[in-house]
Amino acid sequence: MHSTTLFSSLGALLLSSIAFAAPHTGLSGLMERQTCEFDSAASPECWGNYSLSTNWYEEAPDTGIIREYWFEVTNSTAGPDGVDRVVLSINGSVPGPTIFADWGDTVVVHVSNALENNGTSIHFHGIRQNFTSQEDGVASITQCPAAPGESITYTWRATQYGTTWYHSHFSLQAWNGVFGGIVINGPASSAYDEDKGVLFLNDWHHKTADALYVQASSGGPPAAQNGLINGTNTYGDTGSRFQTSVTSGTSYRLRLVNGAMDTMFRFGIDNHTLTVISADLVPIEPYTTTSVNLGIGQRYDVIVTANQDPGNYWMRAIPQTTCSSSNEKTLDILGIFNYDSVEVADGTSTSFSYIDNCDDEAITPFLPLTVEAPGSEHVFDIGLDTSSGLFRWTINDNVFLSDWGEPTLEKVVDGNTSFAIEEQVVALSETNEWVYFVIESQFGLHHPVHLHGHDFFVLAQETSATWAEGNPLNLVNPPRRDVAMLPASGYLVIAYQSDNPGVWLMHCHIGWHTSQGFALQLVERESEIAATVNSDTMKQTCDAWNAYQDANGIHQEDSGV
Ligand SMILES: *[C@@H]1O[C@H](CO)[C@@H](O)[C@H](O)[C@H]1NC(C)=O
Ligand SMILES: *[C@@H]1O[C@H](CO)[C@@H](O)[C@H](O)[C@H]1NC(C)=O
Ligand SMILES: *[C@@H]1O[C@H](CO)[C@@H](O)[C@H](O)[C@H]1NC(C)=O
Ligand SMILES: *[C@@H]1O[C@H](CO)[C@@H](O)[C@H](O)[C@H]1NC(C)=O
Ligand SMILES: *[C@@H]1O[C@H](CO)[C@@H](O)[C@H](O)[C@H]1NC(C)=O
Ligand SMILES: *[C@@H]1O[C@H](CO)[C@@H](O)[C@H](O)[C@H]1NC(C)=O
Ligand SMILES: *[C@@H]1O[C@H](CO)[C@@H](O)[C@H](O)[C@H]1NC(C)=O
Ligand SMILES: *[C@@H]1O[C@H](CO)[C@@H](O)[C@H](O)[C@H]1NC(C)=O
Ligand SMILES: [Cu+2]
Repeated sequence: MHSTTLFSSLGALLLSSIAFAAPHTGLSGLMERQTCEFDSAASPECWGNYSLSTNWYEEAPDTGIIREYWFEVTNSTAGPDGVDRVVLSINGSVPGPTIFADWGDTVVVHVSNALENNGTSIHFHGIRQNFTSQEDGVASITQCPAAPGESITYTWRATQYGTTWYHSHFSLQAWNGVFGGIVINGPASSAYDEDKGVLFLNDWHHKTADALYVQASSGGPPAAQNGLINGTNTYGDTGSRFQTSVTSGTSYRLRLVNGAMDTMFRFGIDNHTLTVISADLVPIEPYTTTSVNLGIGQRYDVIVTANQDPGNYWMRAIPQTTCSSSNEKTLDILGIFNYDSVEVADGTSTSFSYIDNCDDEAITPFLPLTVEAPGSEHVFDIGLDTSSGLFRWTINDNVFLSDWGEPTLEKVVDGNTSFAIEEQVVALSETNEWVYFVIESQFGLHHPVHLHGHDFFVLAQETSATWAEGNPLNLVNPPRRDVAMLPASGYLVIAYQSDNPGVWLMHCHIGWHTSQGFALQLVERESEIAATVNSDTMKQTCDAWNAYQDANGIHQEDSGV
């Protein structure tokens, strides 16, 4: 890349916008950057020889620029919707500060744990962590939790670009507010004028996730009292609606993220069309729609043009009934899409029409890739075990269990790899072989399945169907992403290449289900893993955690992830 100077100056502007907490609009530096948002051979000054057509699984720019952030995990009382409760968060805000970087930058995040009574870890969702498993931030898998008073630093390269999020991967902590957005600037598959940044959709309980866990595990998932749009909403006559102002004739990029505990959200803006340009961190062939359906953990980047009569229109986050423990009939999750030539007021618009369902969007990756025949194939049967009186999810009859005090990565480095059956380890020893996973469930619930360390290709996704060898698979440029729905009483077939040595979790992204054991882990190319790990920092974090755990009699009550 020869555009380092440009990257630096824009980087400085981006960082200063964060330091002063300025809204993510209007800065001349950001406006200037717009010319770099598109994929265009005509503007090599933006991305050098890299473009939308770059296969970033194989190569990515290296700008040499470092984006450094300091995060403090805090415990406070807050009322995002006007109703106070204990909220755990980064630096006291929900969502936490957004991480901004350019494609090819290196991101460094220093996390200090200012909580009294919880460990912590921060996972960068969907970030590939190429040969950097230790930076994946999963308690009991890639690190011990950082104990109260301790700090941990994560460093990773942004080899991908687009929209994602970070969240705690310790117990249920993410669902108490420990999450925020990640924006990695890069080319886009369709043009727009302004970037509005991330837009989080969350369900929201008035009690902490910890207080609700027993109920979730015995009586079923507790219904959410509310939902939030980018961290705010009304509840009765408290709180306030999220609002964003637009200028007629201008087009905007919104970076939608579903950060819910247990809700699939359909998102749309009344009377406006959305042009969808990426799914998770994968640019796609643009398509237009009146709404997009986001499973938990998924992202869609959409472009919306302010081309209606000036007014106030509702933005809607609508729980899809059979894959949400909250109910659209009782929730009122709205934001205001305001034309800046009129005064902000509640919308008067009527909803777009839609079919309530739990289906992933049909997407076509911009860069077409083809899946080859499997080097290995694994079949996982999902079940529910209630024998203990508590709900526990099983994979091939096993409930997942890993140990906060002795993460898998440490075991691998120590060569102590006679894994117990509950650790649900899938060992992948071949280099760059295609691995197929068939995940099937006889149970009538949908599950958003997330894999760490890889994007996967979605080869099949069928509701009310039984997997059989020989069933059709889509191998030619199938959807590619990091979360896909396992349909109720059906199956999901995914494929990826064993191109990333490390220990990687795969789990259901419903917060309750992860804690209730719906997880497995890959130990990928074990012999190459130790060389990627800094054992000193790993042991330091573990020593501090184990001392804290022993001194305080902390007992691990869930799956460990
Ligand atoms: C782009 O690639 C060409 C051919 O490989 C090379 O000569 C040129 O220096 C590269 N430009 C940049 C900006 O990296
Ligand atoms: C991933 O890391 C390996 C080992 O360092 C390196 O050879 C490869 O080029 C990297 N891939 C990307 C996309 O940077
Ligand atoms: C978060 O809080 C820490 C500690 O107060 C501060 O140093 C840091 O700048 C804050 N980070 C952001 C991104 O706001
Ligand atoms: C947060 O503060 C509350 C109220 O003081 C306390 O009960 C709780 O244990 C704290 N949580 C953590 C994780 O420190
Ligand atoms: C985390 O802190 C909450 C209180 O905020 C407590 O209820 C919960 O048990 C703690 N979890 C762990 C695993 O220590
Ligand atoms: C949502 O909040 C984040 C973090 O505060 C901010 O960066 C972003 O611009 C907001 N989104 C919109 C659409 O205003
Ligand atoms: C807005 O959308 C609603 C629902 O699709 C439709 O009934 C209404 O006519 C539209 N209004 C305008 C001004 O286009
Ligand atoms: C190996 O792992 C087992 C089970 O987790 C543990 O009991 C043992 O202490 C470990 N041994 C070494 C040498 O670390
Ligand atoms: Cu699930």
